Formats: sequence, structure tokens, C-alpha cells
Amino acid sequence: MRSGTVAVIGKANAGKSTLVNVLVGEKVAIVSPKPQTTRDRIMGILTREDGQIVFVDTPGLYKSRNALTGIMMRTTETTAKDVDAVLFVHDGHAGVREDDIALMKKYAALGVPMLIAYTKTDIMPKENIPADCKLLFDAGVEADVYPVSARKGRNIAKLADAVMALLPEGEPLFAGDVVSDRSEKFMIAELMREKILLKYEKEIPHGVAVIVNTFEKQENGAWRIDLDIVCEKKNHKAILIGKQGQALKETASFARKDMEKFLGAKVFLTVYVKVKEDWRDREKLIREFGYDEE
Ligand SMILES: Nc1nc2c(ncn2[C@@H]2O[C@H](COP(=O)(O)OP(=O)(O)OP(=O)(O)O)[C@@H](O)[C@H]2O)c(=O)[nH]1
Ligand SMILES: [Mg+2]
Repeated sequence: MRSGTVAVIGKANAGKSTLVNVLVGEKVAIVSPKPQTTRDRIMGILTREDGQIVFVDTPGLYKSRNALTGIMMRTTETTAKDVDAVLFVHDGHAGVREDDIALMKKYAALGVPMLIAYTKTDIMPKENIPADCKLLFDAGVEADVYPVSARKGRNIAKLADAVMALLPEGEPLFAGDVVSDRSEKFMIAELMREKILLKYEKEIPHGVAVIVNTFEKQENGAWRIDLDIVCEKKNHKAILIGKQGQALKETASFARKDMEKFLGAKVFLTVYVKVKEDWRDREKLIREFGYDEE
């Protein structure tokens, strides 16, 4: 039996969280077309008869612009050093650039075995795949490359087999039916943030934190959930709420449906929007909102 941890590393928006969800077979991490969707490390656990892989999804590599992204980048760096293997996720349809090669070499040099998942092959010309693999090989990137499509589920089992083969012999770290190290309450906050990432543009979603204040199962089996959407500026609050509250109503209803699916029960959701000026640069608030670097 094999068992171990695998850091899932790559540029922001590469498709890391989507790939982890598909590998694990359940949604453990939120996904959006915007960079910096993942803020925290999240474990996604795949248990099979031959072993257990604990994927550690990380915030995507991105230029840090504030205290929050600084913490996010440090989280990714410490995760990469503290695992049995690295799965480097590359967005194949974005092509291979100098900085991609530099990043791959950096993580390959950490001293743990590394594989490259070359993803999004469903939206690119197939003939680019061998050419890009050759480019990486010629550039001296020492890792096997697995072309996959998380969206279409292509080559996912093959990739999982290859990752498993890198892990040491050992007993599972988690019980067989556990798919994530995160609580239901954490996932509820993340589902709300996902809908905000999907609904609003520019700086608004990046400046939002979601705090769940009430998460209670009622006697009739329904959940009562009260949460705060904390944003950075008064004008962001106005945009989040929209004319006559319409935008917020739609976003909350979108989130509530997903929460009901996730919890398998009816949800009564109450959402408040609050302003904490420039919280992303205030370490104390960042910690209060749950983004710390353990
Ligand atoms: N066509 C296609 N799109 C994909 C695939 N994998 C991910 N995507 C899309 O790429 C975007 C980014 O996906 P995420 O999984 O959030 O990317 P990430 O690397 O976790 O991003 P950060 O958390 O911001 O670093 C989303 O719009 C996904 O739907 C794929 O295999 N094919
Ligand atoms: Mg992500």
C-alpha cells in the first residue's frame, strides 16, 4: 500500500483545483475563470485499494500585490517543500513560455519527485502537445509530462496511477471515506465566494472575504446559514448589492442552490454585506478571516 502527500502547484488559473476535484471525484475546491481563486491550501484525498494520495491544492503562483497575496504565496512555497511529490499543473492551451520553464525547473529542483500535468488539452490543437513536450525536454525540465483534460476527464486515471507510483509505502493518513481536510462550514464560505467570483468583475471578488456566522442544522433537517460578505470599499458594497438589492439576491440564490446540493438539505441563507477598508493589507483582519500561514 502506498500513501503520501502531493503538492499541486502552478500558475494562477492553470486549472489546479479543477484537476484536484476530478482526481478525487468530488468537489473539494472552488473553481473560477479568474486568477487567485484558491486562497488557502486544501487537501483533496483519493483512496484506492493500492493506496491513498493526499493532493494539496495551493494558491496559484501570481505576482503578490498585497498582504493577503503575500501570505498566499508563502503558503504555496511551504507546501511545496513539505510533501512526498509535486504535481506541477501547466495550462497547455496557454503555450509554453520562458517563465513556465523557469517555474518547472525551480520546483523540480526541490528534491522531491515531480510530474507535470499539461492540462486543458480539450481546447487546443493536439499537434502542439508533442512539440511542447519536446520543448520542455530540450530546455532540461526533468519531469514526465502527462497531457490531460480535467474538463473532459481525459487521461486522469493514467495521471493518478503515475502519481501513486511516486509515493512511499505506508498506511493511509485519512479514513477511506474522507475526501477533504476542510469542514462543511469552510466549504459553505467557499461556495459563496465562488459565486461572487463568477458574478462580479475586476477587483470586487478579489477584495471579498466570506465569514459564516451561523451554521446550524434545524430539527426539520434544514440548515440555517447567516454569513457576511466583507468587501474593501463602500462603492464595492453598492455594486455587490446592486439596484434594489437585485444583484445580491441573484448571487445569494445561486449560492444557496449549490449549498443545498452540497449539504443534501434545504438551506435558509441570510447574507449581509459589510465594509472593512482595505482589509487585504491588514494582517490582523486577514488572520481573523482565516487566512493564516500554518
Ligand atoms: N477547457 C478546460 N478548461 C479548464 C480545464 N481545467 C480548468 N479549466 C478552467 O480553467 C479555469 C481555472 O480553473 P481553476 O481550477 O480555478 O484554476 P486554478 O489553477 O485552481 O486557479 P487559482 O486557484 O486561481 O490558482 C476555470 O475557468 C476552469 O473551468 C480543462 O481541462 N479544460
Ligand atoms: Mg485553485
